[in-house]
Amino acid sequence: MALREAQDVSIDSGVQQLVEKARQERVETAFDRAQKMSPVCGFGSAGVCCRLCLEGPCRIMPNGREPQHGVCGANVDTIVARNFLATLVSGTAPHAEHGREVALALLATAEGKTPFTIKGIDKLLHIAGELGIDTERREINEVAKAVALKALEDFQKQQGTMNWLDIRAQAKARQTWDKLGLTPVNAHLEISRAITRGAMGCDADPLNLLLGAITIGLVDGYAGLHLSSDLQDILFGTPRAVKSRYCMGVLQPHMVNIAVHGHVPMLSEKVVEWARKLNDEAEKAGAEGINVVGVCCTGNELLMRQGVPIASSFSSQELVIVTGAVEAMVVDIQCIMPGIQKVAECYHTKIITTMGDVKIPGATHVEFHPETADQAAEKIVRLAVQNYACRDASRVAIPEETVEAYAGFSVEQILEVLGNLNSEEPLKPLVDAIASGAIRGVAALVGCTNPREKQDVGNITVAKELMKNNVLIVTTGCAAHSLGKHGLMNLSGLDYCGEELRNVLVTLGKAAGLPALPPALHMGSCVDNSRPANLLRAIADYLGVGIRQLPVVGSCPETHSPKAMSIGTYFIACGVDVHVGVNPQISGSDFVTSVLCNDRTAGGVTTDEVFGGKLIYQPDPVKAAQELLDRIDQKRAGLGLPVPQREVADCAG
Ligand code: NFS
Ligand code: SF4
Repeated sequence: MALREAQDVSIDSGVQQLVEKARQERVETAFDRAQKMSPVCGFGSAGVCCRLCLEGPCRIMPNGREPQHGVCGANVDTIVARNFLATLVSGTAPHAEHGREVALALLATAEGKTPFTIKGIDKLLHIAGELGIDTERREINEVAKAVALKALEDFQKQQGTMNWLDIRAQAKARQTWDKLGLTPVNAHLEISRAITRGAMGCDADPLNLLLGAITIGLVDGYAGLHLSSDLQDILFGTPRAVKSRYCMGVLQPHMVNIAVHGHVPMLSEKVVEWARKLNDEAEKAGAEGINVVGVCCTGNELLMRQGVPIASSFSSQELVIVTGAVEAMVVDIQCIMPGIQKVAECYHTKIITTMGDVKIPGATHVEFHPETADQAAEKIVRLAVQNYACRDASRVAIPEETVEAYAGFSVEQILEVLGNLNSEEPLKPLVDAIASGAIRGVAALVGCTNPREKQDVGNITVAKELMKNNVLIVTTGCAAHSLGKHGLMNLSGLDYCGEELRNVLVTLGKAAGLPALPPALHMGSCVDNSRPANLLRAIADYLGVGIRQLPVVGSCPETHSPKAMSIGTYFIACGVDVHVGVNPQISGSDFVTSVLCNDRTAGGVTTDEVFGGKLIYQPDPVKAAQELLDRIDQKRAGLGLPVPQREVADCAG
């Protein structure tokens, strides 16, 4: 089979160069493997196969042909709904684990058992106040311990509601969840319930299963996103605006390069610290120093707080190694392709796994625990420095291009900028701009890149189409990498904005002492989707309306991850439409499609009616942007706001 040309794999020229290098060197990457996987299985794509029990596997034929039921009698709606719920569980569980790990790290830190110190004291006191914890005349560590224990209750309590939902959910949105009995009690309990009800011979009612999926989305939202971001801000500080660089060119030809990859900032923060401490060692080894670069969401965490440059998003993670210039790729959890080890074996790169639950055969394992963070990080950095001697200079080729980008737009940072315009009511300038139509709406460009897709096309096309129509973009995850690499997170991106949005960004930027703000505001990693959620809640509360009424949307054009689906479900439950550009594998059931996507082919109730948000599946990014604009305009009209004219759509590149 002929492989896709490099320029059909990505629109990032550095990625294209490295795809060619990999092929010349006979190294296979995800882009090639994705092609070998074509054509994809029609049953799996439609979500109609079931392997829940040993009577199966069973699969339902399309167009009413036999068989129409599994051996147990489950019909297509039950099978598709169960599969959807299972997808969400496999997205939510890792996020909840992320939250729990950070809570345990905060607890151990508060008890003086780790080398970390609490950097976000203001945030700690603020959250303690929200949780009803007494902060008067108490030591910081005592307060931190009380907050950590409250967080751990969200994995233990048997009654009531998750604490983080209590403090973060909008009351208006919550009313609907409470009324329907969907509000989660604790994360582990709900994950366990969802697995149980989705098991063979349990819940067979597709609507009931989909309501269960909403609860799992809420678990992701509060135990995964909000809890993780809040506690990480307490431990490592709340991000503030920083300037950094994107693209493979951030790797340095004469330095020891360490790529940190994964999700939880505990390990990577320490790697950055030890890289600074051991810089001399690298010089002794003949290098010019140590260069730490980020990959995926760990990259986002480090970029937001430390300004660490970003080499790659998910789909091109193996190509970082193909540069031949990486001494170590250090990984923790999630989104780590097993394929990196095989690629590393073709070069001198060491893959270093750090978590007991995430190992790769052939990789070096250096176990990480918060208590021994310094020892682990020192060992990892020393391994990388030692490995510099093994580098083969003749195989090094780093693409040159890098792109400057701003990041670090926490809600606190955004409010500080707005406060320069109106210190009494910081939200007023933003809300006024939305009301007048100068900002038509807000869109969160989030989620992944996917090796099946041409990298970055979906993410930047949706973003540009929306910017042109004066939609303010906030971004997280690997989507932010796409936007960063293609100039939408620096001031050159202003060229893509409609005039009115551009004026707003200039006004806001001047208030912050800059020529302008970039058109896409980078709010962090995937768990940091809590930040746009907090911004929406603040705007809705300020206006006295429900989040579901706001002219806001979410878009995940190049998704691959169940995590993106569970985050998306959380936003749908809050009343926000979520676009995915990759097949969500539900098309086998008209009923499930109708409930989630509001297409009403099968009649009945929909998430749109009940919660105010729906799933939009649209692979064409230009059409997707139009559908998102339709929704923004519809919600503007609902609030009695003017609906501005549209710019004509471009074709997708
Ligand atoms: Ni989130 Fe997508 Fe992974 Fe981060 Fe990237 S692939 S769902 S963005 S790294 S989690
Ligand atoms: Fe088949 Fe039912 Fe078992 Fe699924 S649960 S594999 S549909 S018998």
